[in-house]
Amino acid sequence: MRNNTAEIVDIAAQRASNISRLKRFYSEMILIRTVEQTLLDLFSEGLLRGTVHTCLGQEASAAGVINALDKDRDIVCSNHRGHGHYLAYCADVEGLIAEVMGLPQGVCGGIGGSQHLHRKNFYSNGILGGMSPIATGFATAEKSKNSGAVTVVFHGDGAMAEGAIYESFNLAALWQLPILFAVESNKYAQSTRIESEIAGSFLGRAEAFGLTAAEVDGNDVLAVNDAATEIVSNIRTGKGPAMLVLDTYRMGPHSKGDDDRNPQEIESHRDNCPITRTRTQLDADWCDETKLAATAKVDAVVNTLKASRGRTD
Ligand SMILES: Cc1ncc(C[n+]2csc(CCOP(=O)(O)OP(=O)(O)O)c2C)c(N)n1
Ligand SMILES: [Mg+2]
Repeated sequence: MRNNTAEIVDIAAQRASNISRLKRFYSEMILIRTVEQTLLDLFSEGLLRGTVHTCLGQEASAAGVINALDKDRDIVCSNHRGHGHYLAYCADVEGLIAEVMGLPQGVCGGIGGSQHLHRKNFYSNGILGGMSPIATGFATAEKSKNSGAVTVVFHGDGAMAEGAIYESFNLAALWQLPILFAVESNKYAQSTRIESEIAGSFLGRAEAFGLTAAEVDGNDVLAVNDAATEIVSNIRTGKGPAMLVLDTYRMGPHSKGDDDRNPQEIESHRDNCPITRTRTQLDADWCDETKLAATAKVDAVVNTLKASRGRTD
């Protein structure tokens, strides 16, 4: 009887903890989505410099993986689709939007733009696979300093066809570096389907190099966070480099207006989007309020930035 009671108390505590994590992740994911949709609107208004690659539909990778890190010391290396990673890392809405608008208030003074973001231990670069050797270098430095820091580098499935990534796997495994290769497999490289770009499997590649590897439903934010937390903890305690494959789907265009996928295919993924899925596990009114708060926050930032344009251009 006592055992049963203890079990029930454990289950209730676990549920409460999951709800609190889901709320935190939902808040972050809805903020990311609101910013991404706003950037697409700003692009249509002609207010952005260059293009944008949004992570609509992939918000769970950012929230789940980056919340498994120690943001005070760990390093995040991101790619061309990096706004969500950036916001999950530091929630700097103004610095990001201003950066993509090419304004001096941007986190890199408006010079780096969408694909070259840097703040504290966050770095991004639009060269496919290009961050992999850099991340491997960071991990080498952190290992030699004995800092206990873990480096995570995000790549898409298409980038997994780039050679630089395999040189990185080799050194990471050879030197047992504290690095996590996070593969956001959204099944497309621009308009090329994964079957036409990738031979073999990602897990098979990890195994060939001796990397620990796992694959999760990348739209299940708790599953992503659980897997990333366990892997990061293993890496931090010296168990060597790892790969985490996140199965997901891009709900928006590759960049802007360049989506030639079958609209029915995109529709078939709508209910599986991480935000929709998380919402079904939470109170709908709370979700609506959280979404309104995110919209108000982003609108206020955009209004301020628009008003500043005349003065700063
Ligand atoms: C070395 C290099 N080649 C080509 C490109 C142009 N390019 C930008 S994104 C992209 C597709 C990337 O696909 P994937 O890695 O799956 O990431 P996703 O866009 O799906 O997030 C390509 C070909 C590039 N940025 N860098
Ligand atoms: Mg892809």
